[in-house]
Amino acid sequence: MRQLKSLFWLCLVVLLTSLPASAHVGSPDVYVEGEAGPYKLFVVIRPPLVIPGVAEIQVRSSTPGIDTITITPMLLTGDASKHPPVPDAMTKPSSDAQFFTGHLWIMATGSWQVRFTVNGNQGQGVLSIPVPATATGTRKMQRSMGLFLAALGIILILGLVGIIGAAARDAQLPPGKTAPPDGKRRAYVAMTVAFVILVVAVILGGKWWSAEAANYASYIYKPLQMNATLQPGDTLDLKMIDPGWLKSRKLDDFVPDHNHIMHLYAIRWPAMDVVYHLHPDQVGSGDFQLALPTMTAGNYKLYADVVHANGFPETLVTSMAVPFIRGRELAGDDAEGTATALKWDGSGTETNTTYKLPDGYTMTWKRPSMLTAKTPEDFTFTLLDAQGQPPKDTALYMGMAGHAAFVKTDGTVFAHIHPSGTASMTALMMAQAQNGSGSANTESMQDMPGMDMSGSSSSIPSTVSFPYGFPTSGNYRIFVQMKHGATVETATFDANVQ
Ligand SMILES: [Cu+2]
Repeated sequence: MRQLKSLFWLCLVVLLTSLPASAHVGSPDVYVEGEAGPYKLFVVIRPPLVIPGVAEIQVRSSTPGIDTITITPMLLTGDASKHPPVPDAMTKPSSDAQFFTGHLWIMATGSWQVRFTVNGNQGQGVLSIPVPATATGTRKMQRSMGLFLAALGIILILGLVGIIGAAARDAQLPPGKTAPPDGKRRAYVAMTVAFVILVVAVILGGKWWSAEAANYASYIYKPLQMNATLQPGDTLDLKMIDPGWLKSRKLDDFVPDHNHIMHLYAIRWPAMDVVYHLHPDQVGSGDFQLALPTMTAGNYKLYADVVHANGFPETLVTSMAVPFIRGRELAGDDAEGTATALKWDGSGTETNTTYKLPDGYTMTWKRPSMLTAKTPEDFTFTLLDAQGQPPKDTALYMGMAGHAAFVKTDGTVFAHIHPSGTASMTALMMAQAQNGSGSANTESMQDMPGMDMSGSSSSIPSTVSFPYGFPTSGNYRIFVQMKHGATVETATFDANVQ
């Protein structure tokens, strides 16, 4: 019986376990580098695949002297964010004094944050990191497992029918006597009734299960969709469509994230040899438009990043055939990059560490000898001028030292990353504002409201580092953008991930 019980739970777990995917596209894990007071932390949060579910958390501190770290999950906005639950302590799983792990229950779908409170020899520090939590799917039961469980269920029903028959026939019989004919008849009637009742119970149970499954399915994250059309005057029109998910989701509550309501990456597909980073304007509820710049013809995949008022980010994906467009000049924060077409036969760029930019500048990637999926890594890039020197006019691009897009060549992963990591900048600021102390990577926090957005300063480093981990193995193209003077440089690197 106990084995059957554990089998039942096993089966439930298998049914409820789901497939990964989320904000960004196909890259649900959160990688953030930030400062909890004096302590510099690299945080990895792997949100649960189902809700309620357990988020796995890792912290590596580059500052020694930490005694304890506690973690608290709470909503990012609203009243619930003002009443945090009792914090949990992180543990040190190894002798490594600067590495901590922990886990937290996330109880509802939505825009969450995890607050890290650090105590050590330099006092206390706090860092809050936004975590968009969604149930992302259900996994079908394996056929063999289903057949096995069905067979066990049939044995269970037949066994119970047999027990009931024996009880009706023999229960009142003295030991050693055989059952009289009316006893046998009684047994057949009891067995028939029991069988019918059990079959009805199985049918009703199946209905209940389907109803629960349908209910759960309505919570499974369905990203906003969009339709792209080319309007007269070479205007790109993006119309959002809500496929139905949470009723609270709106199409008119977007907030700016590093200067813009929408960040649009248009990547020529499948060669991935032309990329535009553009910023359409909101012209109506769920409607965005942009006068296109001069564009090379081709099929483009469009990835549009937006953030809702509660800090929940979404990436909308569509594709569009674009004819050659003689449009406007690139202006403002819009940027374009070109590269060689994707090629993975050893003659392409799959192992390049230095990328030659059109104006003679170069960008170099401190490429690790091996890249593996799910491994937290600092992706570090350096911009040098035509003389091989750090540019004197390195500038902030949309408030940050750099922007990167990690795109899997099969289109299943798209992640727009900043020096602070994968979190939406706006959501990160919302979380930090509630702390009173602590801040994420300062070089990435320049676009705080009221800060200087002119973006030119001699103190801007020409090296930028992005904390990230590839979600799956395979081939990726990385587009890295940095700015000097008025020029936005777009470099391209390829990565084979084990
Ligand atoms: Cu960006």
